Amino acid sequence: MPVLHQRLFSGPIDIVGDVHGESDALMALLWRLGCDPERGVAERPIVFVGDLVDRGPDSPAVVELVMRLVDQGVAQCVLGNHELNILFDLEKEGNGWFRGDASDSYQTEENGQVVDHIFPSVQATKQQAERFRAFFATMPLVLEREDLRVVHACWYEKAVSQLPVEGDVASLGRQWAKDIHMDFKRRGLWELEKAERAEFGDLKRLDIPPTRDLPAHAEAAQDRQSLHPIKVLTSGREVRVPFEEVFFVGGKWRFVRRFDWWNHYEDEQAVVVGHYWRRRQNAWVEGKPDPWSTATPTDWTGPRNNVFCVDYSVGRRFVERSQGKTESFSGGLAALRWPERLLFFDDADEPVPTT
Ligand SMILES: [Mn+2]
Repeated sequence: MPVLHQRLFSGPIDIVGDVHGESDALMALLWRLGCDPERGVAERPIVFVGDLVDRGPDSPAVVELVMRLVDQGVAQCVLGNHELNILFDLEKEGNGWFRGDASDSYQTEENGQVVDHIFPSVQATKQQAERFRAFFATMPLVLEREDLRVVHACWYEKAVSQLPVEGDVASLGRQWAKDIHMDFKRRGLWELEKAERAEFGDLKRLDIPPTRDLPAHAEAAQDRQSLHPIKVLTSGREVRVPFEEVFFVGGKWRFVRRFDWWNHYEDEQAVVVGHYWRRRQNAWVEGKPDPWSTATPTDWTGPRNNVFCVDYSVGRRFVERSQGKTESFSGGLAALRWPERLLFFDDADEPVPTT
């Protein structure tokens, strides 16, 4: 059985942010870090924060590469929410490459018209899909050592302590989801949510925004996420937003937003996460609230200034490509060099110090 809470490599390491299927960016970054991805050797061990895959051009190439580095003992990788979706067999926008769905697409609104954009992504073969799923099932949820913790989205002591030492993430996750569902039934929340759903459908149409608050739907969305230990670790805790602030992202109208757990993190060990689509320089992500707001884009954060998000939104390149951009992208693939606390980017010659 996979060990869910594993020991992080000792000594100096490089921690790589969410790759989201951006295989060229990963190759470029690894070379800059002194890792030869072809021979599978690295100057220092590489730690991936998860979300290897998504809407980028070649998720299969990224997984093949990381699998090889992990096999060779030069890399570790924690599970991200995109890998988790695949373990849960969820059909999500951006994982058509795994399911063999070449019509997988996202919507934008242009001059009042909803436009569909197909993801031109390399598809996994059946044989690859099986191997990838088996690999994702071996990934730990958290990596830890004396001075440092690595988790995809959120370090929350309660969620970490609820993890068994060993376990199958997919079946554990389904069991927790069932328990939460039974709790909703006991609380009467399920009936109320069902009634709201009957009235408002699945909230997946950008051009059909909700016309009133849906309190049961919002409370259920919050608790389904925040009471589920695996979801908390891989995609963070969530809290309800006032109705005036509901927003459309990832193909759905959202009634909850991400909770800024890092502003409440008081432990001594530093934590490095990905997941939060942090902005690089002045790269504004339109229509999407940016919870990871620090004074400068290279800041550590939290009361002890020891939490760092290394996701610099390389995952946004699919949007920029569909707008005709081929270089000078707003986001980048980053790596945090520890203990030096230097930040390397796939497309920058020199590392920058963090602050
Ligand atoms: Mn993520």
